Amino acid sequence: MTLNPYRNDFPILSTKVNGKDLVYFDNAATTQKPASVMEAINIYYKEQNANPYRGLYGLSVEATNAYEEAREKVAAFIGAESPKEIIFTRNTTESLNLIAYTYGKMVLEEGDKVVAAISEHHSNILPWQQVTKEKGGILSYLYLNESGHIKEEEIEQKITEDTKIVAVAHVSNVLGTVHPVESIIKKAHEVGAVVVLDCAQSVPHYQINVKELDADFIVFSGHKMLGPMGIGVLYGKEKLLNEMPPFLTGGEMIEYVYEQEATFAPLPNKFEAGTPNVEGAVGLKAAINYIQKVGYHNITKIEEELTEYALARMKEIPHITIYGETDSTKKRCGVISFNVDDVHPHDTASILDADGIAIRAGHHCAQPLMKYMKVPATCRASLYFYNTKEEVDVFINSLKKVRRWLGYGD
Ligand code: C6P
Repeated sequence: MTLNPYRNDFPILSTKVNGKDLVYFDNAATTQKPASVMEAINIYYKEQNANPYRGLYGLSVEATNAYEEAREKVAAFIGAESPKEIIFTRNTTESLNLIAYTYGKMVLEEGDKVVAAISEHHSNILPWQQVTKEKGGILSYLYLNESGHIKEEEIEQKITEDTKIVAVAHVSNVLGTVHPVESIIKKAHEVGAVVVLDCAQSVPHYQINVKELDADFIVFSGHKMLGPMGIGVLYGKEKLLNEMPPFLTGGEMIEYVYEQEATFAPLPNKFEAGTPNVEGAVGLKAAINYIQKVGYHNITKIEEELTEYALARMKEIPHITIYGETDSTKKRCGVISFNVDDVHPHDTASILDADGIAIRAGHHCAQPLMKYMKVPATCRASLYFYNTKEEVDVFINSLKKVRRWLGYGD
């Protein structure tokens, strides 16, 4: 077996599924959690739990501190100017809705353009559909070339003077393509547009620095980066967040409430109505600590080797179509979409499941991309640094069986 020093930190990786060792290749959907994240949540509930901000007693102050320390951790992790620029949400989806329904509604006027990529996750399409419809705006798309990349010409042609918002994913959840966000942000800023960067699939793999990228908003989910479900991040430049109206209203996001009016709390509380997810924030902080302990250089190195190996071995099998970039060295990560010829992706996923292998099959919440690629659905194997080449071998051996199981001679 390859010596992977991280596997033992993830208790679930040693469980069995259908009598077989679990091979977890659905990391783009959610990652597994290291014991340290579970332990941090456990300690929070054992020693610090109370409703933060509201109580004047010691325990409530401890809960507030735990929550705010997590915010400081996230701010430092992505290089934000101040913790005030970090809003905790439930997930990437809520962060994107928040931006669309506050900033989007505030700035969009009739005829204004929002530009997204055709490969966006539905969470980065539907809020913009809703808001552009309401405001008479236009939702326009950057299309990908054959190998899943957005070319410079496309950026030049689509991001034009009438563009007010550019909302793109850093990494595609279907093809694993790393999009040229530096060029997209540069062009967007040249025409005076604001950039919303969906980093749900990039933060788990790459160090993100908001100052270097200069994106105006950045969003991601805790659960895709070793943290718990139910906690998400919205980073926004302080000036923009200050200009935006609140999204949800209610407890703790106010300054003063009158019978018919209210004034709102300063950042970040203005955007965090109701009792917050302290457990989630504490878990996210522990997840960041873990990622930092491993180091992005190690994460990337392992993933690059695994992706190269998986792609090479998949290419050896006849009757497999890999979508998007098939050269592991070219701006892609270890999210691999594929189909076995003549086999429905759900059948492939079920056959693999019998061997203990978890992959995703379907449209991956990216139906416009499926339509653009002219496929109803794909299988998707998504790798993370705790996976091994031996697991890739198990996956390949199972894939080789798929057509035979379904009665094909080869
Ligand atoms: N993609 C996948 O299997 P939430 O569900 O809010 O945490 O994340 C939404 C989301 C937004 N953008 C991108 C690029 C994503 O990949 C996702 C989630 C998962 O591909 C679940 S559908």
